[in-house]
This record gives sequence, C-alpha cells and structure tokens, in this order.
Amino acid sequence: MSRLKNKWVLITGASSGFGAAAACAFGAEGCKLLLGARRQEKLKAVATAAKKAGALTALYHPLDVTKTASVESFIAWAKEKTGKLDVLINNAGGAHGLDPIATATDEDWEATLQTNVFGLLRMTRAALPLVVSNPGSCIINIGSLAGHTAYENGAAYCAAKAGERKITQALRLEMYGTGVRVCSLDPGLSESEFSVVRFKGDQARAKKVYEGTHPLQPEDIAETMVWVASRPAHVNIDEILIKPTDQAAIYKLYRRTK
Ligand code: NDP
Ligand code: 8X3
Repeated sequence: MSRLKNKWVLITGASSGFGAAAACAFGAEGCKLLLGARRQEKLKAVATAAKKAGALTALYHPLDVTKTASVESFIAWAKEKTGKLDVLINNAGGAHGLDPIATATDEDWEATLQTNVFGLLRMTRAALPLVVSNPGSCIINIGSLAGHTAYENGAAYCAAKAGERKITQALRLEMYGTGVRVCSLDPGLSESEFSVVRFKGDQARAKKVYEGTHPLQPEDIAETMVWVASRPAHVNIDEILIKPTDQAAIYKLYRRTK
C-alpha cells in the first residue's frame, strides 16, 4: 500500500501545470486533496480528474497568494476540512515578463515577487500550524533552475527563485527537531502555462520556447513530488535540481532541426 494513502495534501497553484499534475499524481496514491488557485472552473476540472485518478476526496477553494486575507481565508477553509496536513506543496507562482532591468516594469517585478516570494512566505506562515504538530509531514516548495543561475532579462524571476531557495533553507532550520521535512524542488525548462503567462497570453511566442527540444512535462515534476513526499519520515530530501536531458545548462538547450 502507498505510504501516502489517506494523507491530506494541500497544493497551491493547482489549476494548471505542475499543480494540476500533482493533484492527479497524489490522487493516484489515494490521498485527500485541498486545491487552491484563482481560476475556479479550472480547479473544478482538476478536482474531477484527481478523483478519477483515485483521490479519496478532492476539494477546492479560491486562493490568491498575493493577498494575505485570501491566504488566511483559504487556510480557515482548510482547517474546517482537516486538523492536520501531511503534505504542503507551495507551487503557485511564475514569471511575468522577460525584459532587461533597463526597461522592465514595476508591475511585472511586483507580480513576480508577490507570488513567488511573499506568496510562499504567507502560505507557509498560515499553513504551519497544520503541519508542525504532525512529525513526518512534508513541505515541498517549488523553486527553479533560475534560482541557481541568473540569466539576462530574468532578473526579478531569478531573484524570486533564489529567494525561494533561501526561504526553504531557513524553514528547514526553523523546523529543526519538529520532524517536519522541507524540500526545494527546482525544475528547469518545463512545458506548462508558464511561458504563456510570462508573455502575457502570446501563445506563438510561448510555443517557440519549447521548439525542437524535449522539455520536462508537468507529470515529471508531479512524479518527483510524490517520490519526495513518500520517503520514510526520517528521510529529508533537501533539494532537487531537475532538468530536461536536452538542457545541459540554462541556455545550452539542444534543439533538433527538421
Ligand atoms: P502554470 O502557469 O501552468 O501554473 C501556475 C499556477 O500558479 C497556476 O495554477 C496558477 O493558477 C497559480 N498562480 C499564479 N498566480 C497565483 C496567485 N496569485 N495565487 C494563487 N495561485 C496562483 O506554470 P507551472 O506549472 O510551470 O508553474 C508552477 C510553479 O513552477 C511556479 O512556481 C513556477 O515558477 C515554477 N517553475 C516552472 C518552470 C517551468 O519551466 N514551467 C520551471 C521551474 C519552476 P491561477 O492562475 O488559476 O491562480
Ligand atoms: C522556469 C525555468 O529557465 O525559464 O522556472 O527560468 S526558466
């Protein structure tokens, strides 16, 4: 039987990409799911798919991690469903824009930092009471290759994901002695709605990012989350950097020509 059967798993950013794939992957392990994001129609479809995959329950609720009141009301809702969380996946985030510092906008910087840094801090603060009383529980924060390596035109996003790594490392120290496990899962190039959001709905530009190469898929990341969370309670996976085989380094990306 899966070690994760019957476990409560909270996933932020569950309406698409990694979060949606995670809902199905943890569902297939027989978990009970609490799903959050802003787009409710998408969440509803993800909850249905997760139940079909085997989730014992898949509940969803509006969540905007950029707003403290929204995070607090989401956690109040979660507390009505369960007294404890076994897995917390802080996944909500993304990049806004791909511009040099000289021309980037406050709006894009603020959206990037609000979601990936402040959103992560807010969610963690609010959810911790449901986690700390539960030794063996596991917090997985989604970082990025961008938190390891800077690239031009990505200053705010690279800073945000470097921030995520430092927040995760600090949290690991703060959880010392509690039995709570903490991991930063840091993917490289992955095909999701990430680039569509980064390029503000420009589908053609987003598609070009993945042209001729074989990026990671959300299911690859979801499978890794399940592996991290299902290690025995005495095993903490501190950090994983996972890249496509085609991505030897941030811009050393192998592309097949026709
Ligand atoms: P997607 O754009 O497909 O998913 C992003 C998710 O985050 C959506 O469910 C979105 O939901 C949610 N989200 C965004 N803003 C907010 C908000 N303010 N409040 C609540 N939820 C929010 O991209 P990915 O699945 O690729 O991204 C997931 C995470 O992985 C992000 O943190 C991203 O930075 C990171 N990442 C992505 C990589 C990639 O190449 N794709 C590589 C490395 C890391 P909604 O819009 O409905 O609120
Ligand atoms: C997303 C990966 O390389 O586009 O976090 O920054 S990258």
